[in-house]
Amino acid sequence: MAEHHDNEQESGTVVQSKPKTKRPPLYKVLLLNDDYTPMEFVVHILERFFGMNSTQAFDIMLTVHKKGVAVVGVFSHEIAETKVAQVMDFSRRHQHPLQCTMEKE
Ligand code: TYC
Repeated sequence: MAEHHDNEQESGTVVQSKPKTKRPPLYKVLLLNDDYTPMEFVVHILERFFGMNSTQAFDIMLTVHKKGVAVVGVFSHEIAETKVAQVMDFSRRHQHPLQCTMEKE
């Protein structure tokens, strides 16, 4: 529950603070382009770990391919970390150099 608090200043003036609601910070998950990972593999990653349909997945894959990087989702810190780990583990197991990172929004 949000609460207001009365704070007395040095001047003696009483001011009321805004209720501080805490929204957790969000993190962008970024997929990076490289010259070696097959396009089909990237599409599969986007379908499997980011719940995209094949059309969305192909569009985002092409954006990364052309622009070098794209945001593939925005999540809480814990979920973003999990997605990055899933993509990195899956790519490494298939011996592709695909890179995935996260950054605070
Ligand atoms: N550039 C890769 C190729 O031509 C395809 C690719 C797309 C790789 C997106 C990584 O995140 C990526 N095979």
